Amino acid sequence: MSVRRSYFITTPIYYVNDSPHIGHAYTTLSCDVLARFMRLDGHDVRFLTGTDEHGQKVEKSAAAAGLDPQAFTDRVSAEFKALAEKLNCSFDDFIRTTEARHTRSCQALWQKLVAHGDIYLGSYAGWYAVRDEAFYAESELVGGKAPTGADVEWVEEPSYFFRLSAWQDRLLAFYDANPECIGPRARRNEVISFVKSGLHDLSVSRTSFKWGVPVPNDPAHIMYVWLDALTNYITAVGYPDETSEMFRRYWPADLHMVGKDILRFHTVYWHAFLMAAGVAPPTRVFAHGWWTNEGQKISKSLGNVIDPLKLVDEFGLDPVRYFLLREVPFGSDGNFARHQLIKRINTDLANDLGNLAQRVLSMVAKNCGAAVPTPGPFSAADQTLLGTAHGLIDALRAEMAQQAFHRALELIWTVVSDANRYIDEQAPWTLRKTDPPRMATVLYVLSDVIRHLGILVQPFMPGAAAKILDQLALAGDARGFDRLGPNHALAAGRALPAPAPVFPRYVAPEAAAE
Ligand code: ME8
Repeated sequence: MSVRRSYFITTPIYYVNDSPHIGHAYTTLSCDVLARFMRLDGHDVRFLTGTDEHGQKVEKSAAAAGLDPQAFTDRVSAEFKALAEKLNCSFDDFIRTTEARHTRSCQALWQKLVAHGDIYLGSYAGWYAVRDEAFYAESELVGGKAPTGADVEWVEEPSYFFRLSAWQDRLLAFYDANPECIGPRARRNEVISFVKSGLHDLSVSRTSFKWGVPVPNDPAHIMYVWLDALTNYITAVGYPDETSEMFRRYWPADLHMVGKDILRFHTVYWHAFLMAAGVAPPTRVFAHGWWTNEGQKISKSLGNVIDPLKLVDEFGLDPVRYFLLREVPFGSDGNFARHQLIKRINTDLANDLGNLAQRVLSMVAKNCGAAVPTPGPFSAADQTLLGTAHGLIDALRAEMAQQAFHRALELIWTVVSDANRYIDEQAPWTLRKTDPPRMATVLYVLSDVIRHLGILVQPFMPGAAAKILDQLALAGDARGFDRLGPNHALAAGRALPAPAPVFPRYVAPEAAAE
């Protein structure tokens, strides 16, 4: 029996201070696409998401809502879970930092850091931004605010510190020995220069509020929310039981997906905490960019927050999934524009892929007795088209390993274009009268190309892909990437169900009413 390689992928855990928006949906979706891709490619995948429920920011939001923090976090955490479900995200575990398993894990990690001599008691005097849950040096402030624009407050209190300053060389050596540990490359360089510029010890406990994990043996201190939050990734695979089957199988994580705003926490603090505790750092951390809305920064105060659920209700889930991962080179910032979403739905989905499937499958239904046609010998053009479809998976693997979702989709769509060009050149509607056996061959080739396209778009658009594959009467166990290529080509003569369009055009409600 072959051993399946494990693949552990995580989203950030989201603060429950506010309802989820398009940014959260984006990160979780990108992880879902990778999780599905790796599962279809035969890996033993574990996909983790969840909520970050402690700290001052959440405590304040609960107070503002007139609720105790636990009742508040229960409510908002459920919204995040419901969003991930509505987006058809195939997560295996949803972690909440208020769970008992997590308190145990954080306290165990803390004790490891103490045992290693990396934690000492001191006092903190400096700036803190509740919105970022981050400490800032005087020199970092811009016009009296955090560099992120968040308000800062002066904090002076007893605090435990983590000896981060002692980790500079070991961090740099780790980045050096693991060139793929941070992506994209430009962000990796930013992290390295930040570490090279010198690290200060990090305050890792607070005494001025209560909503968090108590420090072992000194419960007047609450652990700094980022130490608590980052630990979620190991809690979820069973930490502190490092010898457990789960931990050994899935740790280190293959990929922490994060937004660019929190890369430093995930590549400097997290790696130092883990190394100090004798735990391996994650294999890779990838930082994607930020979305703006019609050119403007998305913010509650500007009133331009995009609700992903409304978008899904209006445009359908798979088109939204496709758009978010196709529109913007993954890793760069991107702008959300409705007209672009509509354009992609009508062009890439309805015209290009949708029409291809619809044209081919309806011709098969009408002219081939509603069964997979029987091909004759393949011409050079047939072989070229089939060859590009067969070759796609290797190219996609390379792109997905770099989190280049947009490139992966572009590659799939070059085959969609090739197939559309081929159908126009071969003109099976003419062959119907002049050379029916050749028509059968052309429709066979196209059907098998559509089989490849359907299998390969599954990670991006699971619902639409299933509809396409159902129309080819492909069994559930014949949809994995191991079925790609000529060895599992469609069996001629298999009866097919009646075709139905998969990607309707978007028609604006006012135009539809006319
Ligand atoms: O930072 N565009 O949680 P958070 C793209 N709890 N992505 C966006 C976005 C935007 N406009 N806005 C938010 C936290 N995101 C911590 C994480 S992990 C141990 C703790 C996404 O609720 C992006 O992934 O503020 C960003 O990193 C994350 O939401 C921040 O979520």
